Amino acid sequence: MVMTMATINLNYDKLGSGYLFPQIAERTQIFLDKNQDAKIMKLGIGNTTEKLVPSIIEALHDSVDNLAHNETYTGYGDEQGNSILRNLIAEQYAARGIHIEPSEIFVSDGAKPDSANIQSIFGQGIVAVQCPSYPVYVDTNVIDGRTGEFDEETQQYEGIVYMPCTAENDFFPEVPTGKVDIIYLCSPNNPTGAVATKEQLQTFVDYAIDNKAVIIFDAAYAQYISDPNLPKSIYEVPGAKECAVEICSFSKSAGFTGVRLGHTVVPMDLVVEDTERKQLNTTWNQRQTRFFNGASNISQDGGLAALSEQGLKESQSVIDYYMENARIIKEGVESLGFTAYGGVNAPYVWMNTKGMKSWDFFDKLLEETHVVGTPGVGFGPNGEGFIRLSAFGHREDIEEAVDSMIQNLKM
Ligand code: PL4
Repeated sequence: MVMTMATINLNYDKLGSGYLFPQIAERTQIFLDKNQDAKIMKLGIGNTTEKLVPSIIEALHDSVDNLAHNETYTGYGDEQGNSILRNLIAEQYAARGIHIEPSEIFVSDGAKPDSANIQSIFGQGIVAVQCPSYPVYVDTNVIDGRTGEFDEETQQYEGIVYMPCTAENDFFPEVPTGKVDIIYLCSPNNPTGAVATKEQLQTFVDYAIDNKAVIIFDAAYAQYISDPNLPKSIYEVPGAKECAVEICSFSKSAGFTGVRLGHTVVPMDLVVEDTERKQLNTTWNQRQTRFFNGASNISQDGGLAALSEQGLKESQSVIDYYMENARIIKEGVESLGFTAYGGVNAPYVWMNTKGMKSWDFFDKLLEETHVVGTPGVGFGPNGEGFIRLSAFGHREDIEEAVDSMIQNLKM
């Protein structure tokens, strides 16, 4: 009998050298090994640093205590999430004039898993991404076989439509000229910090309806928008419920980067038509019930507190704190003569490196100032010549980092 072996999904071989964020950590560690006394200031990975607010901490403690007694213990919950939390999320939308049914909301363990997994419910098709963008969108489509090989010359995967986001178009792309099927949009944008206006989103909603495409809208940083004229949800745009999925997170709004909680909205009106008409909500429900056992009950209890009046108020002060960091960073680099974007309704400052390649500037910044940024090219070829600075950090570290750049950066 001929024995066959298990084989591996060869699409993994198409992925480049490594995932951006561990690459930054590795490069920083190499520097630290050579410069053991150096104090590194991390403005690289967008990771929250401030403690959870009191109302959330209290709810998390209560949740753990509930697990200590048979009377209040809970085991598996619904895969789609705690119904009270889904109702509360629906109420948050309603408060902004958007009608979303709890059955359209799927609670998850974060926006990264959802933005990675959502592609698995689609058949093959053409994917369009903003360039630059959060690498998860492209890489997960590579793994699922929607692309060809990586082209070293163009720094692009064959088969993906890269929609350039540059200073010339205010970091928001034109709709594709040809037909695409799945479109990823992120606003407030990682990495550019640009926030799409309703008019800009409307162009994509109209395109998606006309072309039977689906928009995956990543709103992980929505709570950082303070301008009341800018949309926090794509559902503020007419027609979006017919063509868009929205992915949200408690990571940056409530400091849950380690606690883990998010949600995805898949509207009932979102119907795809290939061999037959299918509600995407049903397909995502099939996916989640087979692959996911629900977010942790402790996280969800924390989420309930985060969305309470007190929780929202307390968390807003932490968001304000990070946004003050963003202001300090942006003003600091501008005082050095750099052109910087973002950092106003978004926690990322997107800094032009004055003609240097992103990774070269990353090394220079690290060596001369001990500040870690994220090389723009890691988000796609249009990010070349930029570095992203994150506003997530303790104030004293942010101030020290900016001072170090002002004192030590030789340009
Ligand atoms: C490093 C546009 C950060 N290891 O925490 P989640 O899963 O709810 O949200 C992750 C996420 C989703 N969508 C967007 C994001 O920017 C993020 C987080 N990105 C960054 O520095 O760009 C953290 C990256 C983390 C990761 O791979 O996500």
